[in-house]
Amino acid sequence: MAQYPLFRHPSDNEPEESRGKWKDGPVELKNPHIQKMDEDVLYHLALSNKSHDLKEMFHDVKFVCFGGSPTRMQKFVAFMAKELQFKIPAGMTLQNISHGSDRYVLYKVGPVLSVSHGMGIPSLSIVFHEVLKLLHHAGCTDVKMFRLGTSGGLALDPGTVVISEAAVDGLLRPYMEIATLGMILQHPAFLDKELNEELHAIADDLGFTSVIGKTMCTYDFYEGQARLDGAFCDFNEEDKMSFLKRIHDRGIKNIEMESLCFAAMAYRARVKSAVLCCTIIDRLKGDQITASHETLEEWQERPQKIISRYIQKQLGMIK
Ligand code: R2B
Ligand code: URA
Repeated sequence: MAQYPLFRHPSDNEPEESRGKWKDGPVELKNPHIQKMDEDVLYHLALSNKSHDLKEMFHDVKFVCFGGSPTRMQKFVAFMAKELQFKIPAGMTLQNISHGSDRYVLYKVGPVLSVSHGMGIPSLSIVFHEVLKLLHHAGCTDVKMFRLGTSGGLALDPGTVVISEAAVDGLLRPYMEIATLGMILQHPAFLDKELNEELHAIADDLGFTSVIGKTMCTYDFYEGQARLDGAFCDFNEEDKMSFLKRIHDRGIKNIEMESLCFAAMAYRARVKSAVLCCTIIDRLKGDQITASHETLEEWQERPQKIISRYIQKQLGMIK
């Protein structure tokens, strides 16, 4: 079998006790090449630091909220506009700032950015690079990032919000692996404990059932998540259940497709972040998502409401 050199990213060598040291302050890019470039084109966002005044447009951003679906993130920004009491003049709507590209949507209301990331790590990774660069070019400081998503739960009632304590891959490893110049680099995916606890308390106040636990992030929705209902399947019900029970015994609360990349990239940039996903199925009971559209909508709003309350608190609008 071919062997590829495997390297841990240097940040993994930090002692355990300093891992929680996410940095407030300016969003820094750990890439010396960017400074030397005359222009930085954020291709998938249809923005550039030459053609747009990114400082003017984005300098006040403090909270970046990501979610998979463009429509959900459009609804989220409209919801945030209400929650932050932003008056949108009659006949006007919030505009998708990235309308020049149809890959992702990007909306802004006050200090909040609402961004879609599509499905899976490759899609999230692209937009995350570009959003970090945007925040850097805009001179943003003290930024926090959130992923508000859906997931399959393990032994949890659907509708439960899982706040990820850590993200692991399909082999339970807490690293995102990137094949870089013929080597596999492993980027650790740590999340901030304090922020998670604050969010958990808010979920309680709002009356939502929520848990803090590990999230498994897979590269596939079907076989990668031990589903029997894909177009292909090489295992049986017993194999599936023994895998799901095994990972549940190892502390996995839910399964989705972006948390590992989200946590790894945010940690690499030392930007505080959290991943909140509602569960929309109990995977110990089945594979197919059968909840009604209305029910799914209501469940998906729960992480949004938690973050909205968090933002309002941070802005001093409520205690
Ligand atoms: C949750 O839901 C999507 C798959 O249906 C995927 O983006 C994820 O992480
Ligand atoms: N998203 C996933 O990735 N898996 C599920 O089971 C549900 C939503």
